[in-house]
Amino acid sequence: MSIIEIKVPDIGDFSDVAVIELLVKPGDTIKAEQSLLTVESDKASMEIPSSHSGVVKELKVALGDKVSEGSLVLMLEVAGDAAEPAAAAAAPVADAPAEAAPAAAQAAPAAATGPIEVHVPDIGDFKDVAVIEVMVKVGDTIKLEQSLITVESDKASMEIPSSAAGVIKELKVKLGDKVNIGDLLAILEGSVASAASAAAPAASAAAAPAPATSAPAAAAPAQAAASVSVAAAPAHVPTATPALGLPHASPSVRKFARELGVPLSEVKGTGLKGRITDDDVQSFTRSVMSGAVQTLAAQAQAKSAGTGSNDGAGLGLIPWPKVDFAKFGPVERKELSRIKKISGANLLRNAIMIPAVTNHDDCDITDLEAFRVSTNKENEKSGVKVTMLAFLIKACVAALKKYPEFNSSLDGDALIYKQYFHIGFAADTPNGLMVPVIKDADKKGIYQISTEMGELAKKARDGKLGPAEMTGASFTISSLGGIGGRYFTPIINAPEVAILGVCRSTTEPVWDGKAFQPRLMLPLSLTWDHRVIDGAAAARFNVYLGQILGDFRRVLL
Ligand code: CAO
Repeated sequence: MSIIEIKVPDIGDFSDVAVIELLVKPGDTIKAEQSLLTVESDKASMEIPSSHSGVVKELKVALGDKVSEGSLVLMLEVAGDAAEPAAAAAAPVADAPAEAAPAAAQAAPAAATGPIEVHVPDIGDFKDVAVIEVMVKVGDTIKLEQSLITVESDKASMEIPSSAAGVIKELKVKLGDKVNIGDLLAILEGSVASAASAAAPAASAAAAPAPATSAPAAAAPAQAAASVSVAAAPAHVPTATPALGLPHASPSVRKFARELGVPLSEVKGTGLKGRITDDDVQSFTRSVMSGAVQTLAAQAQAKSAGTGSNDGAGLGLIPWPKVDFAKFGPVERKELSRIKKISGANLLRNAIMIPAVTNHDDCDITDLEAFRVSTNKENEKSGVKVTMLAFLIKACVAALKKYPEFNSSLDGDALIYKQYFHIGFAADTPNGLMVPVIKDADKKGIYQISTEMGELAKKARDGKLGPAEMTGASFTISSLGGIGGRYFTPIINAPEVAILGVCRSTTEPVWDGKAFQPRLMLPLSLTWDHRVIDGAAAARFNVYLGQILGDFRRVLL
């Protein structure tokens, strides 16, 4: 073991830039290339990666510090003999721009008449980067250096400024496009003497990046404006007003928010200068799930679809009956919980949009239940209680492996086959139905799944599930086995394509060819999306699932 210094590597013309986020702390085990901190100039933010793997011993920077190439970031304990710390400082920054903020043309502007083409300036090592925000629209009058778009690699985001002033006649990029140096961004009608070289080098602009001073850039991103405009009366005050709206967040936070479907423009940033952090995204999601907050999109959706106020007109149906129930007897009106409102809108969409069919079947779990009961007896002292649902999860994983279309999602005319097995399970909570997810169930044993399920179900009931614990399922099981019932028709949790419903097992007489035998039979209800799966495949899935639950040794065949 030895301790080495990790320094800021070559970050192009970024110098004296403010540390706006610390992504590691003493005691953390980090990998080479893992991001350590985020720095920000007035036009771009960038994550600084580590050049080595090891354990963080001491942080040498704090929030708000200014750093440049060579600044000491932290002391790292690494395995083996001391790697050359000097080399660490020179480690190249993966995906970070060798040049910093894009050009703000310094050249003396030349008088411009007629259309002016604005191209992507030299943005260093940024190549094929995605446009994640378009901050202007046709008809806007823009100033020299006003930001037009934001691009993002997996490590940094950057605003691209205009090399000229004028009125935007045509926009040549849209959200999601990939851009490179020299690509045409917009055509301006030059009203101001301003045209500068589109290829103005980044260096000139970046020579003195102002520390991350101001509020977010002034132009409202198209996305934020759109999401703000959908709802007339927000249930909470979105952080970003349409006029000021660029949410400030690092690329990794943006990525995290995108994965969860969190509208960043509605998240309140608690980081330095109002920056949105991972924690902010998480607590926003928690508030939505607990019902304390409703996203603007959900409000709009609930308004038009989810809460009984829907009159069906949008679907061409006859209006929802409006009845004064008080005419028939005493009544009490109670608002639906927020979770019910949100899940109601989702359930309605899934019920209407998915051509769903349910296959019912029974399977013999006599031996499995006997094994479960005896295992639990043996483990009485250790306290780990093995549940039938844990066996069902494992059996479903085996069936999903054999019939992979059940572990897929529709994407237009294509199917996305997932090579992971994250199984959601419906949990009944005082606030409504929640679906925690057992990640990588294929890699976990029955004990681990049972334990995790118990913990997740408890968190769900206590309203403490984190967003990461409720997302990413590739298949869902809804078990009413602890309650009762025979069969039901669960609604698919889109964008998944199937869901297994399970009811209470009962001992029944089963004919073995010679006599009726008392067998413990488990009722299964598999709902599937007929666009992806057909009836024969569904029947085979259920039969195979039944065979495994009947004898788990089949998993080995
Ligand atoms: N047949 C017979 N008994 C069963 C059974 C089955 N299929 N499944 C569970 N049981 C038994 C358990 O063994 C347990 O009995 P013991 O205490 O004697 O061991 C008892 O029923 C209670 O089980 P449980 O429901 O607490 O635990 P679980 O692991 O089966 O389920 C959870 C956990 C979180 C899925 C469940 O508590 C729950 O919330 N279920 C409701 C899901 C739901 O609402 N689905 C509908 C969605 S559509 O609106």
